[in-house]
Amino acid sequence: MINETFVAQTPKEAYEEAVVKYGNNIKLLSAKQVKYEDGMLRCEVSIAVPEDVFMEKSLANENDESLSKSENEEQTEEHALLEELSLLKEQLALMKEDMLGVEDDSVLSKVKALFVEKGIAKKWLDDVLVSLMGNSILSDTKLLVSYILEEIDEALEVVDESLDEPKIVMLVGPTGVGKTTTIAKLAARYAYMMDRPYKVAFLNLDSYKVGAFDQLGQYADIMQIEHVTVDSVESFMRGLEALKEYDIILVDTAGMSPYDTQKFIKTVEFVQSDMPRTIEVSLVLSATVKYEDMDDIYNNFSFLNLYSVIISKFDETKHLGTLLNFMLLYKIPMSYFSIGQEVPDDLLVASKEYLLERFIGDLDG
Ligand SMILES: Nc1nc2c(ncn2[C@@H]2O[C@H](COP(=O)(O)OP(=O)(O)OP(=O)(O)O)[C@@H](O)[C@H]2O)c(=O)[nH]1
Ligand SMILES: [Mg+2]
Repeated sequence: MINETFVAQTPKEAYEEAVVKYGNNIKLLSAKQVKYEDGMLRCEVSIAVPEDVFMEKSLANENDESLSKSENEEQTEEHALLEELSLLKEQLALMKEDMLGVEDDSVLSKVKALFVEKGIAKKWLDDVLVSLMGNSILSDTKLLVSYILEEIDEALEVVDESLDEPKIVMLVGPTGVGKTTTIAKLAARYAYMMDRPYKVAFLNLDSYKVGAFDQLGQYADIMQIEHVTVDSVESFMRGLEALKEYDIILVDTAGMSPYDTQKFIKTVEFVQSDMPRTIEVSLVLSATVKYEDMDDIYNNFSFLNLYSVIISKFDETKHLGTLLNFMLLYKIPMSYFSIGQEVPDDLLVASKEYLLERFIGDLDG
């Protein structure tokens, strides 16, 4: 496989460019948002292309670009280059196998197999371990496990809880993931459990769920929190204006299954309207979700310029490798962990220590 990175405004666009270039037989390796020197955020999507497809398309592309060259001359050059390239690739693969001891029963192989079994991508491990070549850590299980855990710790990101500026916090995510419950927990935290009470209000975009039970309204009544329900961009803006005296406006959205395009577009309209103050959009992701689903969910919500990820349902799984792997590849900072159904107690400010402790529990188990 040959890796290539595509850059666009959204991961979807970048991925589509890759598909246009190489067809569907490509593998998504990673996607991340990067701030460029011009201050713009862009998405970099890395994909792996089977060698034969890569060769074929590169040949086709080069043919298009250099029509002026004689066909013979061009083909000889290309062949020589391609041969050199595949030779180099073979050598590299052999070297990497040698160095990383892929098929043997060394400490390295066993430790790698353990992490892979728990959900961490082999490629990520290889990238991290390649710098240890020749190092004695590689033959000491304990040291090697600690080294990998430290690397994971370093790669993970958390955001500091900052309440200095008035803000709007919008939670998005698939149906039933825990958005409304988390909003209630956050409200209680900000209003009653911090060094000073913050003025908190709810803005509910969840109203277009037909026949929906007003769960947020109930929490608002119990906690004595101002609560506005909106159903259009105009009323959303009016709602924000009416709540401008509040320190924190928590916005609840309707659950969207990844394929529920209509509701999806509706929320986009909300987010893209002219905002009087910035919105921090947090994606709520359940710790129990399969990797492929996490990928789909992320790809469906990443256009919203995600500020952070809130991880819910920590209490429902012992296996956190998939989640960790996702966080390592996508590098989105985490802000809170929801660890149960109890409002307001089952909420933690995201911490790498907590996540790693739980992961180590699973490694040992
Ligand atoms: N075990 C566990 N259950 C949770 C957690 N967070 C939420 N729940 C439960 O999950 C269910 C759905 O929670 P909601 O907050 O209604 O989810 P939602 O994302 O608002 O759902 P929709 O509005 O339908 O999209 C409820 O029964 C919650 O009590 C959690 O961290 N752990
Ligand atoms: Mg809800």
